[in-house]
Amino acid sequence: MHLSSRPLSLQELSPGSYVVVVRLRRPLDFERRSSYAMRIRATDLSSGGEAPLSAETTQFVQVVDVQDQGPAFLNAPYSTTVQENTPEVHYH
Ligand SMILES: [Ca+2]
Repeated sequence: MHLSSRPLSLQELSPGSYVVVVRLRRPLDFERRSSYAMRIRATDLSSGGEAPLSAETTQFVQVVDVQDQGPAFLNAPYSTTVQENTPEVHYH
């Protein structure tokens, strides 16, 4: 079984059964793009002189987020008001 260095290649599992191999040019980044949709068409080249038979499908890919960003305070700075003489309160 030969693995091509091209972005898309086929591996034949058994006669008539194939796996599409997609190679990434760079690592996926959930923060830049979280999903992909690929249209895949299979065409039968052995139909002789007649119009080749084909089928199409769509492969959706969801990128799973990994925590690779540092913590951030959103919408900072914050403000609040506290009345003077407020009893001591502990927040956890
Ligand atoms: Ca992330």
